[in-house]
Amino acid sequence: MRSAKDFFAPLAVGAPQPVREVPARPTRMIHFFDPSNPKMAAKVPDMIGTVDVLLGNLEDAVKADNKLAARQGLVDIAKATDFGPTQLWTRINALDSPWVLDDLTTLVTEIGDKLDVIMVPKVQGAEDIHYIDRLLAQLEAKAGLTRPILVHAILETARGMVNVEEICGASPRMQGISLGPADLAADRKMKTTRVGGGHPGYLVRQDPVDGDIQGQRSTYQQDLWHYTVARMVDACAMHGIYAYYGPFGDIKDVVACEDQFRNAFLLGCVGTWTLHPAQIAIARKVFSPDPADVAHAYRVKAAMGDGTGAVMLDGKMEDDASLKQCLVMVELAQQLGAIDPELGEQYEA
Ligand code: 1VU
Ligand code: MG
Repeated sequence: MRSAKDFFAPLAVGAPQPVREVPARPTRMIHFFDPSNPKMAAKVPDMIGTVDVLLGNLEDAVKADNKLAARQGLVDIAKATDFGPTQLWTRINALDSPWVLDDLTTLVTEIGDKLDVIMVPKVQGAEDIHYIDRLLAQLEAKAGLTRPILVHAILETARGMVNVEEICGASPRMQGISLGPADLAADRKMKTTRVGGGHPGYLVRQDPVDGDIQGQRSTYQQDLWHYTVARMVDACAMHGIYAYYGPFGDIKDVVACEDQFRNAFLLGCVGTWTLHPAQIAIARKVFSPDPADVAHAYRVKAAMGDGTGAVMLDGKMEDDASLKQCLVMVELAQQLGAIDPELGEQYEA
């Protein structure tokens, strides 16, 4: 473990100063594209400004034969494109893969000034983040970068899950964590073959009426991911970084996708992955708070005056704690309003 006094010291001579706070930029949707797929790559310039994050994916979902083309494709796109308000992220290959070292050296050297965040898959513990942290510092120093590249871990192994708190706190570069439900389900030996979302077999059943176990009894489907998302959110909040839902694989089921995204939003996530253009509007809708909730939050803020004590509003008690809940909403609305004039108007105090 690094001494607290050294935690914010650069890990290589000439590397940029680590950040003390993760910049609070909107990241409602992290939109995945395969830079080796010409059709998807061609769509990237038009997506700028329509998504908060564009992520050039190099890992799973990119065929092994296309790994080098994907890496080079991302370099070419990044060099040729002005991303304006949209962040550029990448997902590198896993740390035990034959591609990752070249992913990091090429990307940081060639387009390090354009990359905001590097997403690292299958993170198992703090040691994985320490490895990336030092290597990035060396590469940043060599490339003469003045701004540190941040790191985002995917929570997709049982060991990573057990170590989630130490992963979140392993480096000042840590920007956030995403749930990786497909790899995590496989690693845990969960018996679902779906990419995220619920399962009809995971349910609770109403008690028998009058002891009749054969009689009509309602069932209620439960959320397979509740524990995992809640634990991830706590670990992220504890370390001042951001939590995200990951992939929802049933692209056609836009209704269940919205439900899954909203569950994550309500539990504390700030965004999600979008795998297909159809999921972008869903993410925007869900992860931008409802204007009615924002208006309520402003009313509570106004009613609470100096922020202490208790008041009645619409028959409900509001106090110091509920004001804090409302301030979460106000802060998010102000952030989103600043980048999206349409939302800004809807969120006016
Ligand atoms: O109209 P066109 O033919 O010109 O374009 C197609 C298609 O190329 C395009 N498109 C996309 N454009 C930008 N970004 C995307 N992510 C994207 N996906 C598709 O949109 C037009 C319509 O597409 P479609 O409805 O015909 O869909 P396809 O059959 O072409 O593609 C569907 C999949 C799901 C295969 C595609 O969207 C995709 O590969 N998405 C990304 C998947 C990914 O990144 N997976 C890794 C993260 S999930 C994980 O790691 C664990 C599960
Ligand atoms: Mg995965």
